[in-house]
Amino acid sequence: MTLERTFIAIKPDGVQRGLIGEILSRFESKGFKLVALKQLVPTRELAEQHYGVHRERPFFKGLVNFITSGPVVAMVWEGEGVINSSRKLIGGTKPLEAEPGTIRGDLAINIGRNVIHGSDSPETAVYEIGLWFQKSELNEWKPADQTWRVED
Ligand code: IDP
Ligand code: MG
Repeated sequence: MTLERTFIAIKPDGVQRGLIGEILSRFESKGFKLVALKQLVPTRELAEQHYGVHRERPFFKGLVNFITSGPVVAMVWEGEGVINSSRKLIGGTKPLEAEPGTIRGDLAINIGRNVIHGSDSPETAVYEIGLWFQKSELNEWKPADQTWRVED
């Protein structure tokens, strides 16, 4: 497996509900490496680019209104298999159907308020990381306990 990076964002509902720490800890405890993090209120342009594939869907306008309604915590996490694994940690799109133990399964009830976003493929991850972050905002570093999580 190759080292991957994925884009994760805590949506405005997760921030407003005080779930930042809870959500960060799931990725941190799993063992993935945080390489970028910032809080911002996305512009409409950014939100529309981010959700561009959903442009024709009936929920698109509401989704853009929601995602631009307040601060979002944008992150990049790194590790082997981090893209697929993050989607598993996050759980299904519909929180009532998301498995217990997942972020959405444990912390949300509504599809329009499902607290977190995660890239769904390597191509999407590259696109989304480039959209939300400058290269200079991505930190290269080696966690002090790396050898206790990853074999050489
Ligand atoms: P994902 O976030 O699990 O990848 P997508 O199908 O890519 O799910 O949809 C992107 C986001 O659009 C969802 O997380 C959710 O916030 C919103 N969304 C998707 N379907 C609906 C819907 O039917 N009603 C309202 N919002 C929706
Ligand atoms: Mg998606």
